[in-house]
Amino acid sequence: MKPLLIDGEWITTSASIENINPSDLGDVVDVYAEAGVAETQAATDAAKRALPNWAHSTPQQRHDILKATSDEILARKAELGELLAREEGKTLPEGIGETVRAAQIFDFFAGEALRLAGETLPSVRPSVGVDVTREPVGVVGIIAPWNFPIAIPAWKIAPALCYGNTVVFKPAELVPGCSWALAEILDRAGVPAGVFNLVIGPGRVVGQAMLDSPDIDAITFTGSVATGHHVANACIAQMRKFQLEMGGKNPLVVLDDTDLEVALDCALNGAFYSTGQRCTASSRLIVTEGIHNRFVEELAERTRNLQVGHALREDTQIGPVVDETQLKQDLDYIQIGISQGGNLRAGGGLVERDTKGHFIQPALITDTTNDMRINREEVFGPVASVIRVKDYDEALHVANDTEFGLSSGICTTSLKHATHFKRNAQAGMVMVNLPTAGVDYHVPFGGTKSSSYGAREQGSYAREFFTTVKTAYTLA
Ligand code: TXE
Repeated sequence: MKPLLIDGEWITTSASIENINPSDLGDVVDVYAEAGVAETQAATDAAKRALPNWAHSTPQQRHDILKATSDEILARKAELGELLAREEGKTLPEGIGETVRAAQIFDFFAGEALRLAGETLPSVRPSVGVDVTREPVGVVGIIAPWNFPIAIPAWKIAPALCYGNTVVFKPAELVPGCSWALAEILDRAGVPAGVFNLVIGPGRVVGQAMLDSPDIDAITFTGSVATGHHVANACIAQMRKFQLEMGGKNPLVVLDDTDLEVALDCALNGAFYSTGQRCTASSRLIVTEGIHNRFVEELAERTRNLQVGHALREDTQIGPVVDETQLKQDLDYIQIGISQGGNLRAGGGLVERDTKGHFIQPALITDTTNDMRINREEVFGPVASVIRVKDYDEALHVANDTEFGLSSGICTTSLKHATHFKRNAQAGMVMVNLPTAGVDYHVPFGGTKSSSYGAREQGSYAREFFTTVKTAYTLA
C-alpha cells in the first residue's frame, strides 16, 4: 500500500483506495492509504508548524527544490506518462505530454522563485519611504480533479511552494497515482518536513475536513460547479482566500471563410481528444450556413474513424472514459440530446475491446439549438453538438449565450472577424484557428462568468493568488 505523506513521514492507514485502470477494469494500478479527518488535521497542523521557516527560506532553496522536482519528472516522463495513461485513460502520448508539461511548470516556478520582486516608492509625505512586498498567503489547501492527474497538481503545488506557502494537497481519489509519485519526488527533492503534505481520500471527508479547518488560509480548487459553489460558501464563512476553476461549455465558431482543414482539426482535437474530458473542450460547434453541410459531413466521417481503445495501445487515438459514473453521464446526455431534437450523426455507442473498459465512440450530435440541455450543461465527455447559424453576428451571440466563459474559439481567415471575436468573446481565453483546449503554461489560465472565481492560475499571474501584498512605510 502506498502511504500518505504527513509532516515528512510516510504514514499508512487501515482504510485504502484502489486505483483502477479504466482501459482494463481488471488492472489495479495500485492501492493507496486512505486519509480521514484525523490525518487531514495532522497534515494541516504540520503545514502550520512548517510555515514560518519555509516562508523565510531563501529563493535559492525554493528554486533548487522546484528545479530538482522538474528534472526528475522529466527524466521519468515515459514511466510517469504511462502511469497517467493507466490511471486516467489518456493515450500514452497524451500522458507523456502532460507529464512533460508538469516538469515545465515546476521549472518555470523554480525561476519565478528567483524573480519575486517588490516596489520601492517615495511617499507623498516628506522623508517617508514606501515598500510594497509580497508575502506567502500561509497554509494552502489544494483540491484537484481527476482529468489532469499531474498537470493540475503541478500548476497549484509549484506556485504555492515557490512563493513560500506550505501545502495540504488532496488529489482526486479516482487518480491518486501521479500525485503520489509527485509527493515522493518532492520529498526526494528536499522539501522540508511539513511543507508539503499529501492526503488521499474522498472529497466529502478529506476535502470537507480541509474546508472546515480554520488553519488553512487559502483554498485552490478545480472541479465541478456544484462542488466549487460548496467550496466558495465554506471559504466565505471563514473569510478565507479562494480560487475556483470549474466547468465550461466552450464554443468553437466556424465561419464560411474558414480553411476547412484547420476547422476540422480544431473541432476533432478540441471536442474529442483526451476523451473530451477537458474543461476547455469544444462542446458546442457553431457553424455558419455556407459551410455547415460540408463541415458536418466531413467531421462526422472523421469522428466515426477515430480509433477508440486501450490507452496504452499505439493505434489508440481516444482512450476510455475515466469511470462508470462518467460514462453513464455521457450516455445520458447523448439520449437527452436526441430526445430534445438532436440528430446523432456519428458515434455515441459503446465499443468493445480485448479488455473490459469504459470505451465509447465519440458522439457528434447535429441539428441542435443553443437552448437544448446538451448545449447548456457540461457533459465532460467525447460528445459535441453542432449549432447552425446564419452569420458571424449570430455565431458570436450564440457563443456568448452561456453561463460559462472559460475558452472560446473561432476558425476564420477574416482578420476583421478574428479581431472582433477576440475583443467580444465572453471568455477568459480566446483561440483563433486553434482548438479551444491546449494552453501554454507561462501565461494566465482561467475564465469568466460561472467558469472561474478569483485570481488567474499559471504564469507569473499565479502570484496574485499565492501571495498577499504588504505596504511598509518608513520615516528616514
Ligand atoms: O468532481 P468534483 P467529480 C465535472 C464534470 C464531472 C463532474 C463530477 O462534469 O462529470 O464534475 O466529477 C473534491 N469538499 N468536472 O465528482 O466532485 C473531490 O474529491 C471538498 C469538471 O470528480 O467537483 C475532487 O478532489 N472537496 C472539472 C475535487 O473536489 C470535495 C474537472 C473535484 O471533484 C468535496 C472535474 C467536498 N464536499 C470534474 N466533494 C473541469 N471542468 O475541469 C468533492 N470534493
